[in-house]
Amino acid sequence: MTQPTPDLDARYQAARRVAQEAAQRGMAFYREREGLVVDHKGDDPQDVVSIADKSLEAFIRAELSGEFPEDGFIGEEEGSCDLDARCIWVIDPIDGTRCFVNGLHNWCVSIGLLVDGEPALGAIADPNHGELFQGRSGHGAFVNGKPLKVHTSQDVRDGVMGVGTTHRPGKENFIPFLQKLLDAGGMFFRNGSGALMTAYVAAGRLIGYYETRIYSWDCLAGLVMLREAGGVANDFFADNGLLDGNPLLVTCPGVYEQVAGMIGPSIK
Ligand code: 2AM
Ligand code: CA
Repeated sequence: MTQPTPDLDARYQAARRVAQEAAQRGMAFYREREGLVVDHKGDDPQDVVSIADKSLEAFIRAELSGEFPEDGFIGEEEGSCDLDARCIWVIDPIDGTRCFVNGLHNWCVSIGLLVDGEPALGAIADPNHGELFQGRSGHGAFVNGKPLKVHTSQDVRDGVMGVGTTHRPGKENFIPFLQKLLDAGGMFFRNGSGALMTAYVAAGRLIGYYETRIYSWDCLAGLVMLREAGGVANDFFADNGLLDGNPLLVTCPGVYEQVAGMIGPSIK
């Protein structure tokens, strides 16, 4: 029996609503952050989590699964479920947790949706800057209603490049890349949120963004916006990137080859 076509209008609306509501709940935690207990995750000393991350992910999942009970989930804090569903939500309740717990305003809620394995739509809510980024495949991408368009740069000298790394395999590529970027007359920017830096490339604020290793919940929503805004990306989903993560390179079309050449074979 063929499955019914999923209602993507309803899911797009839900992604925006739930991202914004979760971001407002996040702000309540953020204002009281001195009282948060911060735990370390795994063996990366910079990878932290608090009750705010867990509470927001539980809220997002409850809202979305209440409206779309047939959908699957991939989330940073609670893992994966129902991955054989046609629609899979890919969510990061707080992207930029290190910033969040330290009172730096660079964090956001990121909600993306895969449909039949393809990134289809996403919403990124940044409550500190009052910005809602949204995108849907074939329907454009916007920030607070304004269309997103990537930078026109043809050379790294013409703009600023987002960068990021973590204490995971891949970080050994970071300093050599920075050296080449500086040698070519480029400049770097890091704000600690992969979702926001991907959205900033879509918005033309950054000419590109390179992260030595990142997870799908950090970038899937932003990747939809990037494509709609005319940007290009590496094959992030190769080799089970959806579940295991991968290096990420997103740029405006004019600098992709130049930047990929600075990174070398680790970017595919
Ligand atoms: P997070 O805040 O959700 O953890 C910053 O360089 C980016 O890397 C952020 O999007 C951050 O997401 C992510 N990040 C932080 N620690 C990480 C880790 N150990 N492995 C992979 N990504 C990580
Ligand atoms: Ca997170």
